[in-house]
Amino acid sequence: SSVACLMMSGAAFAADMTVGFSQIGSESGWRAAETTVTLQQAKERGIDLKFADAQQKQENQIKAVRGFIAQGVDAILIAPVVATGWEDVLAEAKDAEIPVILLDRQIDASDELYLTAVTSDQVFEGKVAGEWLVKDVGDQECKVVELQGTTGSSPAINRKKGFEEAIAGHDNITISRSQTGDFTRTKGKEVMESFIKAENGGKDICAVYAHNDDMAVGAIQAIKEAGLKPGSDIKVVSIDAVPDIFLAMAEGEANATVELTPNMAGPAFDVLEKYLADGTMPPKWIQTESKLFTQGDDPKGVYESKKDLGY
Ligand code: GYE
Repeated sequence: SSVACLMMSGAAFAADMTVGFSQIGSESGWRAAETTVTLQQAKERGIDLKFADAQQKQENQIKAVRGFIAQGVDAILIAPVVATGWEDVLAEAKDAEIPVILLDRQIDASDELYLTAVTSDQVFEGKVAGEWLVKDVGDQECKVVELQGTTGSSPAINRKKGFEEAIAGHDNITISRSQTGDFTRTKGKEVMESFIKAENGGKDICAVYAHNDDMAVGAIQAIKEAGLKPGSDIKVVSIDAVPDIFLAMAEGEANATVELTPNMAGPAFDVLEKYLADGTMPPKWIQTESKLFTQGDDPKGVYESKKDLGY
């Protein structure tokens, strides 16, 4: 097997390693950074990375994974666009003894079908965003509109759940409208425009909760075009911590974000190298950190420190 063979080649194995990466696409600034960081990480480690962009389609991902299996790669990374429908192709990888690591999104399938998943706790992210809002509004009535991520994706499902958990029991806070913006700026803006129309020109909206910063940036644009002030007339809370949201926070146009590292590949390659060297089994979930940033956290400085990190 490839495991035994790599065990014999010892420390030099990383240089001989070929890894296939099925990436979702480039819907967000965070996603683009993850791609950049993954390519950098592979290069630094001497890993030959085969990159496949699925253009948001699961069927393209499944094709890419089958291609990687046919090529006999040593391992496969998948950022799974949606949570369901992975059993067959993962069973094929398992039969071929090719370890699979999930990056940034979880799936609804037996964890025996993959080696590990490197992701944030997405329910927790939603909770952090919701708890920030609960604190910020106090007893005030607050109608929230929600921009969901890609339908059927684990971050959309879980970030919604966590936020709802945080506001549960606070009857002054209600989600009045909720729709997908597919994690993109364009759709985030479009959907926010329709929310504004439906909510008295935006005057009835107290806050927008976006499942990622890109949709929040689109929403900020829509709020401005409606003649309202994002960050004050309508509060803006989102997730990812991409550089642009810190620029918006510095301008007072966004209120809070929850940081998600674009470096999922580093921890993935670390455990993969160990697994291929001597069979060391990683935990089934490698959880990345989730940290809240608000306007008081030197957004200009954070922007400066992030802007060259591959975003
Ligand atoms: O938050 C969003 C991206 O899967 C957790 O996907 C990731 C999400 C991220 O497009 O910006």
